Amino acid sequence: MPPWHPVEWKSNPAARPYDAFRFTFAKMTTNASVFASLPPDWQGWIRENLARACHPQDMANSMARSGQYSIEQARAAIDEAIGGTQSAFASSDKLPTIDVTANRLQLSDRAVDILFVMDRPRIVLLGDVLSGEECDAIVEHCSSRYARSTVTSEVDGASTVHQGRTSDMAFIQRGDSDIADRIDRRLSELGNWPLECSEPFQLQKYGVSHEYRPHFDWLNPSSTGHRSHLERGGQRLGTFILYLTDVEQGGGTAFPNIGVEVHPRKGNALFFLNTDAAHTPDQQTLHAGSPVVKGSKIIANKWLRASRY
Ligand SMILES: O=C(O)CCC(=O)C(=O)O
Repeated sequence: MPPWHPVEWKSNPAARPYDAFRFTFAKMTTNASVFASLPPDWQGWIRENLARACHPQDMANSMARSGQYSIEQARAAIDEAIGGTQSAFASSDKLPTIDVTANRLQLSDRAVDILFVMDRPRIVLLGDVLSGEECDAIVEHCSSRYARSTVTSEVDGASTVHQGRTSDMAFIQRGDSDIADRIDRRLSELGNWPLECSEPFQLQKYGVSHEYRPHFDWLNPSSTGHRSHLERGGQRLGTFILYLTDVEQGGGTAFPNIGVEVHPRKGNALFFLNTDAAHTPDQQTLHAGSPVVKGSKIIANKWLRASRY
């Protein structure tokens, strides 16, 4: 029996959230109909949940979790039920990737060092991604733009001041700064991810005792507040954290579930994936900005989205 109404749904079916996944890949075609081979209750389940504008990936995950179908069978059946020429799962196997085969990676305008690599979750620490001058220029560009940091409310999606994030923040929009645009292109090449599928740089400035307590970067498809943010650009698949200053003591980026902490070093960058290949949020990516003990810390976040942002 199918799990009736197991997945989140949108009150506005016209929004068709799965359009975000209609990227550039052609739909795979097979001769045999997977959908027609399903028992009537599963066929009804797919039809009804599509009519309620459920996210196809959530539906496929539910079908696979039932143990009766593989994820590939589930996707094929859902695609057939949707019809058309493109797969609803078109980009869902594609993730940002960094080539870690060499210890130093030559990009168009700079060579960066691969300092640390972890497979699951995928974490890569990169050295010398920005020059000292580039870090200083970005910091200077934002020096008078900071406001108290906020988080995105899971209740209503609003930007909300939260006691778990005590830093200040500033943004650099694309086109605002030649240097930031150059770094944007560099990160796009580094992460093998289209520039337009990423959020603007978000700077975070921490003084002594400031921190960002453990949190996830992925948007929660089950929360009302995050759903509206998912509509623009889809999931946050990957994160780059650029360390723009050295910090005398504290201020590491810690992953409490896996016992890893990265210490800030000016010019270095931390990359991690927030989801698996099916774009399902990864609980192991829980991370925090540890309190700064001595000195101050400035970072720039760059979030890579599933589709155009
Ligand atoms: O400050 C850090 O090292 C982590 C910051 C972070 O996770 C965030 O701003 O989302």
